[in-house]
Amino acid sequence: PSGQHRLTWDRYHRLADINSYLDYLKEAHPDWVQVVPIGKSSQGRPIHVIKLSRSRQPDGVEPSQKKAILVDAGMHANEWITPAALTWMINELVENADSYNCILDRFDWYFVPMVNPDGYEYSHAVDRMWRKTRRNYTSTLCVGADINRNFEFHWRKGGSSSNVCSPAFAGVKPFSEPESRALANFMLKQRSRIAMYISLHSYSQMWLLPWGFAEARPQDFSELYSLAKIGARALQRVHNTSFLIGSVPDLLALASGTSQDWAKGVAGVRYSYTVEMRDAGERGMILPAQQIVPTAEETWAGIYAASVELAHR
Ligand code: ING
Ligand code: ZN
Repeated sequence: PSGQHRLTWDRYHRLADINSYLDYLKEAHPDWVQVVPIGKSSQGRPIHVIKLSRSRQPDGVEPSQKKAILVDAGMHANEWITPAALTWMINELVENADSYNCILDRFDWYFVPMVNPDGYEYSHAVDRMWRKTRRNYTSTLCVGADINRNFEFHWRKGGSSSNVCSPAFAGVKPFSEPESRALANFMLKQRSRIAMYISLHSYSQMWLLPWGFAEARPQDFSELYSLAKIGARALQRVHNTSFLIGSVPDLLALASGTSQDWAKGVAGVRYSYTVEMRDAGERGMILPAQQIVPTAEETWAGIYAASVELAHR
């Protein structure tokens, strides 16, 4: 029904409830919230971006010149906390917009709360630990590729697999998966307007920096690091959650073909991060639903602090 939705943040919901929230959003705030399809999954489910673009301009920033911030979630099907927490953050920002004038005047905000809808539904219906897409390959019984190994930047260089049956399968070629292609096409359309990109994953409690494909660091690593530190410190303060900051190989292991590397290396996004949300391994992927709200609160505090700092850089 119009003006209603079925999403709550006290349990993990199926895709239909998340989509009912997107419908509610555009109906409740037609003047400044848009929900736009950016592509379709291999099983034909739409992938949506929520665009928040507010044109009030007290300090004279022309809407057309506004920089943008992009946050995505649900790239890996089994990381249920990420879409749950991101929809909470969208709700926080939209329903309390008056408290966020600073970051709404300076930036357009783009959110993709479910990059991998096929995998997400499969993880609910069949296999809780499913990670990849659900694309079929004729040559094998194994299904799907890891979207975060499928981007066309140092593709399959290290920390990714050419074995279709592996959970880190990089795909048959770069952008073989419609999900990674949809996200990439959307970023390219913004023509370097995206100042910060944050890809939400779980778990490990880490604020991760490029590169993932090699030990080498981008030449502006110290700027990326100082912004990450502001974000991670603000995050830690909310519920006293410990967080590590560092490059992907420093804290985890090499990984190539990731969205974070592609955003920085190809799409012109300067501040490109992956945030690994709760927990540190106690429950891992099976994070109790009572932790959705605190996880969302702290992550939002981190993203908010980083965006405020970015507004002044
Ligand atoms: N972790 C990430 C993964 O894709 C990562 C780690 C992040 C690697 C960014 C490279 C770049 O494997 C999870 N939890 O998915
Ligand atoms: Zn992940």
